Formats: sequence, C-alpha cells, structure tokens
Amino acid sequence: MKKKIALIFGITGQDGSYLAELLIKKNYIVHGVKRRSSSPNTERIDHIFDSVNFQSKNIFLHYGDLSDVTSLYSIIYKTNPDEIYNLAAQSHVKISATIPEYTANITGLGSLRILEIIRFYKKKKIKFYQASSSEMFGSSKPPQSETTTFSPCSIYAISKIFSFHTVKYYRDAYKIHACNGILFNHESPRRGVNFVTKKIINGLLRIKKKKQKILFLGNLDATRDWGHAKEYVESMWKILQAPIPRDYVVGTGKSYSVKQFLNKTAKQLGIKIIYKGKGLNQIGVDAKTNKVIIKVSKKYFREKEVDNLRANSNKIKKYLNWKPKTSIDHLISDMIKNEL
Ligand code: NAP
Ligand code: F7E
Repeated sequence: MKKKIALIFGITGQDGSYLAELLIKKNYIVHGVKRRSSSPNTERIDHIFDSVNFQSKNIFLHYGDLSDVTSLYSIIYKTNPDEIYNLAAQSHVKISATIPEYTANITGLGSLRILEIIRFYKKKKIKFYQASSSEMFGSSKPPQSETTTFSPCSIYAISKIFSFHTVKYYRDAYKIHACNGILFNHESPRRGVNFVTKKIINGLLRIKKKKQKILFLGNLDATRDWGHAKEYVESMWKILQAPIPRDYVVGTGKSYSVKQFLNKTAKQLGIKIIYKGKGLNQIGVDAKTNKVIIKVSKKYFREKEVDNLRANSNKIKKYLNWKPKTSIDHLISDMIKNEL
C-alpha cells in the first residue's frame, strides 16, 4: 500500500517531535519544516533524524518559516502531502506581550498562509490540522468545552482565535478538510525550559543538588489541566482521520494549581516546603534545611492572567474514542526521571 505523506510545521518543538515519532510508527513518510537557527534546534528529533547529513529513511527536513510564504509554497509543492499539521507558533503566552506583532504574524497569520496554498493546490485534497489552544477560553469559567465562549487574555490567545476561525471559514467556504484540536496544557520531558512545569522540575532538582539556591516563580494560584504530550499527539492524528472534519477539546478534566504542581514535584524529590507570607511576599522554606528555596517574583506574572482551565473532553471521547491515561503524578515522575 502507498505510504501516506505528512508535513509537520513545528517538527522541532515538543509536540512536533512526538507526532513525528507517532507517524513514523504508523508507516507515514514524514516531512518537517525547520527554521534556520545559529545553534542546533533539532535536539528533540536527533534520535530519529540524522541532522549531520540532513536526511533519514522516513523523515525529511526542509528549511522554512511561517512568515515566508514562498518557502511554504515550495515545501508543500515539493512534498505533496496528504496531511498537514500546523504546530508551529510563537507558543509562549507571557512572551506574546513582548513581541505581539511577531506573535500575531506567526501564530495568527501562519495558518492562513498554509490554508491559502491548500485552497489552490491542484494535485490532491490535503487535510489540515491546526494546533488551537485552551488559552482561547481565557477568563471563561471551567469546565471549558467546544461550546464555551472565547475570552482571550493575551495576544497569543487572540492570535490562536484568528487561526481557529480561519480554519472553520476555510472548512465551510471552500470545503477543505480542516480541523482544530483545542488542546489544554500538555507537558513532557521535551517541554521548553521556560514553561512552568519544566521550570519547577529543573529548579527543584538543581536546588536538591545544591546547584541553585532559590527558584523564582510568578502566580502560584492559577490552575491548569496538565496532560502528557506523548498521548496528546495521538488525538491530533485521530482528529484528522475522522471522516467529518470537526473541532475537538482535548484535556484530562482535572486541574491543579501551580502551587500543587510545585508541592507534588517537591514530594517526589523528598523535599517538604513550608509556605510563609502572602502574594508577592510569599516564600517557600525547605523544612529540612530551614532555607528559603521559593520566592515569588512580579517578573513572572502575566499582564492578564488566565486563572482556571479545566477541560470537558466528552466530545473526543464519544466520537473518536480518545482519552488520556497519564496522571499528573506519572507526568511529573516521567519528567523527573528524564532530567536525572
Ligand atoms: P513549542 O515546543 O514551542 O514548538 C513550537 C514549534 O514552532 C517549534 O518547532 C518552533 O521552531 C516552531 N516555530 C516557531 N516559530 C516559527 C516560525 N516563524 N516558522 C516556523 N516554525 C516556527 O510548542 P509545543 O508545546 O510543541 O506546541 C505545539 C503547538 O501547539 C503550538 O502551536 C502551541 O501554540 C500549541 N499548543 C501547545 C500547548 C501545550 O501545552 N504545549 C497547548 C495548546 C496548544 P524552533 O524549534 O526553531 O523554535
Ligand atoms: O504557565 C504560571 C503562569 O507558561 C502556566 C503554552 O503551551 O499552555 C501553555 O501556556 C501557569 C500560568 O503555560 C511561572 O502565570 C507561575 O498561569 O507553563 P505556562 P501557559 O501560559 O498555560 C497553553 C495551553 C498554550 O497553548 C501555550 O502555548 O503558570 N506561572 N510562575 C508561571 N509560568 C511560567 N512560564 N513561568 C513562571 O515562572
């Protein structure tokens, strides 16, 4: 049987790397788009891709950028994909306040550029997956489902909402098989170092090894619905295989505060934290050493916080039989094990 061809934008990111592994296992030929960078950015896929010779058996990389439409056009024509997964984005919520125009250009307009090429593509019908985000729900109360109102709290979320509606528009107006996966936070050993879960795990491990004295964090009270990226990429694939293109919420249905995540990680590392003070003056003291190991810093607070996210993923359970298996404790132990 002829192998299916997938093209992944964002293959060098957390999700892109797991999705590439999954699709190779499913016997796809995988093409991925890599940005030019002055230092290596293929660390997450180096085990499946020979980055020295820039090739491999089932996986091929192409230089490109979501801001450069000619590169997108030439990659899509060269690779002739059956499925395109758009996972590329400026994906950091806090940083989107510092580089708003860039975020809108990549996270917002990137999807439009790809969909326009798909619209005029003559060789075959290409299916399109868009990495939408629970951040779009913003200040809407949990649990959030496909019918919850978007109430964005950042330029990142606003850009994702632009992409979300663009996907729906191209599906309705041009009959393109295009879908949104509205994924809640998902983490893994491959998570970027400036997201809170990875930062907590790295920080506490370094404190335990006496390589760092204090871990500075922002808002400890926000709650998130955290799942494992490795199993969330399976939901992306399932969403594109369904005969009718639809949008789905993907999450665990359980949420924890940043402080609970911190305490759970500390517990697994044999550290007990005693909290003193409130708000910006809150500190965490190591019960054994009596030293301050956690401090709250204004620097890490959001301009406008998303306080509570918790998914209602009944739709994807019902229609696509997808449900998460990894508990938060297993997610943390997987991340710690890998760091060690
Ligand atoms: P990530 O680790 O930050 O990966 C983002 C990817 O996009 C990287 O490969 C990055 O390349 C690429 N990229 C950035 N700017 C680009 C540009 N201008 N042109 C081409 N590629 C570009 O993000 P992730 O956690 O894997 O998330 C994947 C997608 O899902 C993102 O769209 C994110 O916004 C969305 N999402 C994530 C979560 C989550 O909890 N992880 C939840 C909901 C939605 P470099 O490696 O060169 O930086
Ligand atoms: O923040 C709080 C922060 O940056 C989580 C992206 O993948 O998921 C991710 O966005 C929470 C927030 O993820 C620090 O204020 C406290 O309430 O890990 P995060 P995020 O903003 O939820 C969504 C679904 C996406 O789509 C995004 O692409 O943690 N927090 N202290 C902190 N956050 C960070 N980064 N650093 C801190 O020191």
